[in-house]
Amino acid sequence: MKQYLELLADILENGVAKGDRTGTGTTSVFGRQIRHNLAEGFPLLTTKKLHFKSIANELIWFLNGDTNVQWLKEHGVSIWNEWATEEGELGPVYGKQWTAWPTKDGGAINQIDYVVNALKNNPNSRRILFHGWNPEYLPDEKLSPVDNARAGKMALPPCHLLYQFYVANGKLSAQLYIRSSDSFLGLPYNIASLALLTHMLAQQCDFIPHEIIVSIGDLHAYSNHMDQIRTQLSRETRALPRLIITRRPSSIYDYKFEDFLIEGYDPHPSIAAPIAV
Ligand code: THF
Repeated sequence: MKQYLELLADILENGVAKGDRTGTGTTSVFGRQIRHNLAEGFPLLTTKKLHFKSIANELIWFLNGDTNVQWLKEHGVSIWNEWATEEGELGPVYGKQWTAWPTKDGGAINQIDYVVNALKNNPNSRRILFHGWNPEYLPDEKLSPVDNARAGKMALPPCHLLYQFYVANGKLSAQLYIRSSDSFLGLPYNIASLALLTHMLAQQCDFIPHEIIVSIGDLHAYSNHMDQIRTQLSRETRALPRLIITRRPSSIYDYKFEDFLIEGYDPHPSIAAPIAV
């Protein structure tokens, strides 16, 4: 993933100092993109060790429509704890909007079902997408994440918003728009998660996984990640691992972490960094 390191270098070279919601301070650039052909390997960073278990279980949790961190905790994932209420609630975040977007008549729309059906029945469609940005449930910016979740609003507005899929010559590609991207902590997760979702949809709908494209709005480095970023930039990239899915679950909702095998992952050591809340 040389392109990832190029983006980090781009931020250091061209970034502008910007204040932010969390009060941490960032260096930021606007409008960047990473493209990766999945035939070249699974895009887990090799310049630091990533916790694939957190990435896979977070995606399974989204697809379950779950917005409570309890299930994540039970599966060893702590990345959402900071924003949850005492009961573990995050409000109507990703999983809710993906699988049960609320409608005016009290019903719900499953956007993931829509995508799977479109891929199977109308793969040429230019409308194969799902969206997480539901303005009715965006947080009140005067309240904290936890108070928003208590009030039935999203604890945080979605960072990764719009997922679009594209089929040509029997190959499935995916493009994700991220409005705000924490280059050191969140972005590596989002890249791997998009790749995993693309592999899963390809398996379910009988396509070959092809290209993933991540398009980013505000791409930033938090001021307390600068040493970590320089450490990472000093490291050489290594061969990418391979993803093997060991069975074919009966639907997109039936994958378990144990179904995924990451083969040949030989990263540099992990690099600890504080998360801005
Ligand atoms: N807020 C901020 N400031 N950055 C983000 O990346 C971010 N997210 C989600 C919501 N708000 C965010 C949460 N996603 C880690 C990774 C992803 C997160 C939150 C935290 C993290 O700390 N990763 C550690 C390992 C932790 C672990 O695996 O237990 C790492 O070193 O990668 C972006 O979507």
